[in-house]
Amino acid sequence: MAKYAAPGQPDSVVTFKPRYDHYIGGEYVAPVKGQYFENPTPITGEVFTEVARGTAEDVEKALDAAWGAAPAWGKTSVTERANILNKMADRIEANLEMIAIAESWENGKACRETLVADIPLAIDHLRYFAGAIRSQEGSISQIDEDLVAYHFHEPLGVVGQIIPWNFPILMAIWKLAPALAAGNAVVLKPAEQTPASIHVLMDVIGDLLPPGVLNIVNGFGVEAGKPLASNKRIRKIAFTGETTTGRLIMQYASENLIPVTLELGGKSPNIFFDDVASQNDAFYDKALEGFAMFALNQGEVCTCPSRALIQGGIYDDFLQQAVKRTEQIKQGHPLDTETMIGAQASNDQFEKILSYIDIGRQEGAKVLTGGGKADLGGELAGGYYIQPTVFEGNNSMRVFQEEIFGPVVSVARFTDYDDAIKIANDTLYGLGSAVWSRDGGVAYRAGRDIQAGRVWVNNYHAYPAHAAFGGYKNSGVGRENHKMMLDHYQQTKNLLVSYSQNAQ
Ligand code: TXE
Repeated sequence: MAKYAAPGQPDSVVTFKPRYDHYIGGEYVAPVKGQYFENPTPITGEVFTEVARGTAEDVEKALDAAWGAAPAWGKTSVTERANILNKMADRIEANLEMIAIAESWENGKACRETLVADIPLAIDHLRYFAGAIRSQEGSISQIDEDLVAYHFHEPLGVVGQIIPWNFPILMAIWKLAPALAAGNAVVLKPAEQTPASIHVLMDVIGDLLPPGVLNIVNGFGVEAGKPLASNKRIRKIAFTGETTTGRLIMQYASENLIPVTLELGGKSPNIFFDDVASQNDAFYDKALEGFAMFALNQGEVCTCPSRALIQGGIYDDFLQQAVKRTEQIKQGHPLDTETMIGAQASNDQFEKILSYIDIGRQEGAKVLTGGGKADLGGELAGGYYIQPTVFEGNNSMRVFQEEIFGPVVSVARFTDYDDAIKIANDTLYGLGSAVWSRDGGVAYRAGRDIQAGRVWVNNYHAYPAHAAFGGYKNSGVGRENHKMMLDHYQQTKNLLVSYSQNAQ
């Protein structure tokens, strides 16, 4: 058991600078318009640093730097790039505690997650893509005796990346690792709610990359994100965020005819079949834990298992146990390693979740536990804390259909297999989902029938670097993770060579 000291206290493992500029061309650069915005911690609501408020002019500067660096970076050997990615991973590992606490302070999430999940996953991701790029091969097709088609992978050049606030470091690395491994230069815009932890990261790894290969422009969506995503000087835009913003990003990209990857919202079904029934064994316990995963990261996860579907035969017993399990989730100071759920990332998000809890009540959903603000008192009184909340209702309700992005799960009963699949697929989204069953055949069939890019079977919220991740339907376009991701950051060059002296 340990509680980390808050930044600003003498024994804290992290010291934030009072002000962060943009990171362009390997150095910190003040915003052209000279404006900054305040950055509060959701843990107490206090402002702890201010950050450059980027505009189109700053984006242009970053693109100048990126285009200056891209040609040479794209021609480095894959071994060289892999070595740099591995060094980035080693440096992050050596500074893991500092980066994890910085991210918890800025985002409000429990440090037991940043220490053992967010940052270790980011490290592993860099190492995975260091390996993946070295093992990537082109191809040769012998069209006929004299004609040969060579296929080469080439970097796109300069790419734009826009990330959200729910996993500030991991979302950055998910996008950076494949882009850099593939030989691209990047301009990345972090979310305005969590702009500082990425700079703590840059202080650790910035010198490992040639200047200009990775540039960070801070700022708000329309002021800094749009000038990046709609810029003629990017060859691709990768985005994670709200579905409505994703539509805009695709419109901007269509003007420039560039590819997009979009990782958007979700309303993931978590399905528990009758045969999960208690046998007083570890599997039942694991399934209950799988239910409670809706509160992981305060529910601010695009794959949050926000719809729990439980079959009639176990419904009452399982739900009773699941509510009990939910009530054991320890809420508290995010820098205490015993805390399981911390603060919502921003006041806006806090208000949005509370308004959805009201909507749920108004439309007749029953609150089984939670249902409001968590008053933790003391130094946390000004923070954004919400009780893990379990609603019981039906799939036509808004709390079953709309992304709440908080520690709120909506539970419904289903009768049989077909009913489960029908309810599971009755959503605009198709990102995450899970099936719990002791019968491998049922689990397999359901996994294939659910329209979602990721179906966890008898587990939830695992994110290995080598498992493809992405959405069906309104949940997105393209995939992240897995070496197939390299294709999203590369052009294919075909050289069609005739070795014949004869006329065609
Ligand atoms: O998202 P936005 P917000 C969902 C979640 C949440 C809701 C709103 O339901 O409650 O979205 O969150 C940048 N051009 N998700 O408002 O606006 C913005 O600056 C270019 C799900 O934070 O999509 C930030 O960097 N960029 C999600 C990023 O987009 C623009 C994670 C995300 O912000 C822009 C986050 C524009 N016009 C929220 N407008 C997930 N899939 O994990 C905004 N941005």
